[in-house]
Amino acid sequence: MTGDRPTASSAQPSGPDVLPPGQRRVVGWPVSHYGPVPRFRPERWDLKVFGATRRTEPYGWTWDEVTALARVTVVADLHCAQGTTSTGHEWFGIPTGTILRLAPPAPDVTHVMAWAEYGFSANMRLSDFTAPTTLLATHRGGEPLTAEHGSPLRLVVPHLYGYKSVKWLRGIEYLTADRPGFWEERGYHHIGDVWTGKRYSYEDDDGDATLLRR
Ligand SMILES: Nc1nc2c(c(=O)[nH]1)N[C@H]1C(S)=C(S)[C@@H](COP(=O)(O)O)O[C@H]1N2
Ligand SMILES: [Mo]
Repeated sequence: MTGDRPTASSAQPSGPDVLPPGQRRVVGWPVSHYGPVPRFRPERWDLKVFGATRRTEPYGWTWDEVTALARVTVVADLHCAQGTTSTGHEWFGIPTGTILRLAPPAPDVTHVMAWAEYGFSANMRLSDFTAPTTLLATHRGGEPLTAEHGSPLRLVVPHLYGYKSVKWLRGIEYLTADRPGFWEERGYHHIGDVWTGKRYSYEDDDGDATLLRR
């Protein structure tokens, strides 16, 4: 995972040239998100970890504190659930293991909700958040992230559809039960694993996922 050589992500079982079902390769790196692009104000920015933390108080870090954390490189593709895949992104950022170590979750935490500016959110299993290729990226291709790609900090979860790779990340909420995020409330699959190809909740064998019903 660390180092200057591209590493095959665990999310790519058949090698780096194989795309998940239903995906087509796109040239370059298109921008895709809902809503406006937030402006980064370093002095007002923080990253919070809250919810079911092992200690009761939440954790928070300033931008300077976040950039002081050790970072790694992960090379991976980005699969939008609309069917486009941009390939070969060299992400540089903080491994989620660091977050777990600095802000330990309570023993009964099963899921996390990643929170962005303007209230965008995405839920995922704790195991997807802690996967070895999941990271909080500050750079891509050796350059700081641009505003439209999630500057200053974005989550990257290569083995899940792009709607889980939350741009403009501001918070991690530990959950003791699953809860739908922004796109999951609108019918997108609560797990979003690209290799199973399930993009929508109705594709589950048991019909509509009960946990997404409110
Ligand atoms: N905050 C936020 N993050 C987001 C989104 C969004 O609407 N808001 N869209 C997601 C979706 S659907 C995709 S496919 C990826 C696209 O990332 P990119 O624009 O860097 O290619 O961002 C994800 N992260
Ligand atoms: Mo997407």
